[in-house]
Amino acid sequence: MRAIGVIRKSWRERVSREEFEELLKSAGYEVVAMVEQVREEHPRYNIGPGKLEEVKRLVRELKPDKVVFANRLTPSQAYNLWKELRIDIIDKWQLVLEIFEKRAHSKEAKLQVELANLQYELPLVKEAIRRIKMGDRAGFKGMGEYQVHQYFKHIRYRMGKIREELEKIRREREIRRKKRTDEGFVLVALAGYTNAGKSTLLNALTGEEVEAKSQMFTTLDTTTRRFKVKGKMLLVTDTVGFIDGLPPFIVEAFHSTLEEIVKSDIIILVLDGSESWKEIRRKFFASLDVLRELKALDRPMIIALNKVDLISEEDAREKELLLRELANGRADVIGVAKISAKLGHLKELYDLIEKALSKLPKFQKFEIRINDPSKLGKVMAMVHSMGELLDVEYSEETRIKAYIQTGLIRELTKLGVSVRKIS
Ligand SMILES: Nc1nc2c(ncn2[C@@H]2O[C@H](COP(=O)(O)OP(=O)(O)OP(=O)(O)O)[C@@H](O)[C@H]2O)c(=O)[nH]1
Ligand SMILES: [Mg+2]
Repeated sequence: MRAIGVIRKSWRERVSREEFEELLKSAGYEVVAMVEQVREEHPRYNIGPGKLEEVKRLVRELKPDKVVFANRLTPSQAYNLWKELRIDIIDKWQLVLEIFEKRAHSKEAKLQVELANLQYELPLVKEAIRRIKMGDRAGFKGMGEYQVHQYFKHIRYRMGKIREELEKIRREREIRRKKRTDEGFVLVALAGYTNAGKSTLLNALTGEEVEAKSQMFTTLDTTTRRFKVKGKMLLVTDTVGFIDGLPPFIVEAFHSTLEEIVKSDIIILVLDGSESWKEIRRKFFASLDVLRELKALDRPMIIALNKVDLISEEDAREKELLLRELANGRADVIGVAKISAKLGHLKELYDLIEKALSKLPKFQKFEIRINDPSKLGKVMAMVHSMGELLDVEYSEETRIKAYIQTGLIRELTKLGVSVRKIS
């Protein structure tokens, strides 16, 4: 597919040309021309009418398949542009959705992408209907009045259906998650900008082999695996990456996937430390925006400054300090860990996870009493994997003092031992 890219920059909008090019590449476009303009948004065409003439000429000469805008287009702008250029026009968000479409493997991911697409199209079709009512004969993407109306009905119907199906999948996921928390597992979610190295980190922590690639939005599905920190069993979840200004309609469509982050106990925010400070800062804020929207800023967060194998120690240290300063007061940050997920250098991260665990209300001090010595081995194993042993007193009745996750209490009670909270 061949595309002409259009970027309009103004002081109001954060548009990165590199990122736009990266997105175009990830979606599989060959960029035949890139048009840039610095000006405030033109209400009718987004770009100015003069620039539009230039784009029109390029479309005639280069005959691309699409014109892709780096800016968000209003339905009415998209319609006006289509009328002028008579060629497929998409904006940054549709571009992101095209990439999602290519990467969606699971049924859930496919449904989520379809829902986001329909949600995006709905206002466009509404706009076309409004114009037709006003006597505009241009139609919409080659459809006449009747077809546009039918299409509108189809979108509404399909959206309802998909929401139902997603709700079913969400409930199943909820049951699975509940089981895991009941078992006493602490959930750690990996969050962060696309391509920061989240999947690589999951692999490094768990010995898994989730796909990790140097491209945007490799991961759309959610993977949850076990791993151990100082003998404690935890669960880590890797999911879809963020991007600047992730629009609410995508967040809504991917709600059940992103819910893994919302339901976690600890968040590891992964940042690509090999980028310039300016980029790290931009992506840090973009990630915080999404986490805020998800209402997930209230729990312990660890910042993982990843890919430090690509930079000098001095550079890494400086970025760590800057990040600490930046994060101060914005989230409950436990600390900044300099890591290389690729090389498996995770020591600082393990230390911070341990620190975060001790802050969790789930870990409380309990005394466990065992009368039946045959149960001792099993109880000890459970305490070791789900808690922290403090003290053991052996007599005819063994008394164990330990920090354990509240979820473990039920399991222990089931075994027939007595558990009592102590301070
Ligand atoms: N040098 C270096 N490269 C890394 C490191 N961690 C990840 N990478 C590379 O960065 C690229 C992106 O890694 P992923 O793990 O796919 O990133 P992600 O955050 O899961 O990306 P999405 O799934 O697209 O959101 C890959 O090419 C990795 O090999 C690291 O510590 N050092
Ligand atoms: Mg990934």
